Amino acid sequence: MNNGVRCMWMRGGTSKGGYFLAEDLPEDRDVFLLRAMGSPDIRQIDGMGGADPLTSKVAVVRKSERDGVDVDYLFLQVFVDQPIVTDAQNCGNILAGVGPFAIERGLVAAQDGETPVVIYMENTGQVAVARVSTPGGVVSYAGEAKIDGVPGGAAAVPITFKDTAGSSCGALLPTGNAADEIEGVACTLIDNGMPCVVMRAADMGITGDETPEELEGNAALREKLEAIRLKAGPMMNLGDVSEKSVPKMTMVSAPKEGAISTRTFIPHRCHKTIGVLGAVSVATACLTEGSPAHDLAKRGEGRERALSVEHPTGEMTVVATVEGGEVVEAAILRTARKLMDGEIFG
Ligand code: NQM
Repeated sequence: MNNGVRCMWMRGGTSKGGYFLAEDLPEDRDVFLLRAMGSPDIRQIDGMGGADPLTSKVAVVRKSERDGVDVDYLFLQVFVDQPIVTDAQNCGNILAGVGPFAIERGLVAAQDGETPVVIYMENTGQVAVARVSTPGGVVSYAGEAKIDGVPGGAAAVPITFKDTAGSSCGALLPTGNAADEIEGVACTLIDNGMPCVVMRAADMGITGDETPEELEGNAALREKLEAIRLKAGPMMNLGDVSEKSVPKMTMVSAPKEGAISTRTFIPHRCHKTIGVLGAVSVATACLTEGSPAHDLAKRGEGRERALSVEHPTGEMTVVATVEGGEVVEAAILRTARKLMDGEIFG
């Protein structure tokens, strides 16, 4: 394709990708996005992708026609090594850039100070509210907020999620059980915004302290994780997941200082941190009696619980509002940064 397509490249949380207005994308969207990212190719040498699923992501944003909603956001995962563009998952990290992008593109009028942006997440049909720093009515990316996995500080983008239970699977616990045994391993099949399989690290033959590189180098572990995942998919109402990026596979162990320690495959590469909605789902598993995560976790007390989900490069705190034993709202802190605004060629 010879014509450039308007695009902003942004870091959203601990991920990175292209942000497009829906109206700017060509009709052969997926062909264009594969070309733009340089997929399929493990190095993505002929495109903008960063040779990692976390940097091969796309946000498609449009002004919303829904009551009380500012913008609709569709997340697309562009596979690195296969010619696949999928909307079968959401992404809470890329979500962090959607509010600033929507304001910059004029879809939402900025207020002086902070601008709340109500975002409908098309992948799962749920709503999130992101608060964007807008001193003087202009988006500001500069600030002191720090998130693990990103060097330095940036403006805080606090995000609140409501009613995320069963986002893709139809129910928080799609099998109706807090734990199911798959391939001899106790698993919680859970979806509080992201379909996840939660297992004890010890049951998978690891300590849970390994680096992502060590875990990716463990062929037997990867084989076992994939065998469990392919069986878990249909049990979670996700159908055949052989070409899907869900469910995510999280192995948990006792925390060092926080609420739980995690190592997550997304699903074939090991995450350097953990996904946002993945962390919300894992935190919810910690609060679910009968889950392999429950007894390992420091679960806190009261209606509002700050659950620090430890991951390979730090932690992500999920503030969960618990009512009648259920997580009814979750909040997390993210940051975002505009990296490039221009045209991209597919
Ligand atoms: O779970 C990676 C990420 C994600 C997804 C993945 C995410 C989420 O870190 O909400 O943010 O699990 O594929 O961007």
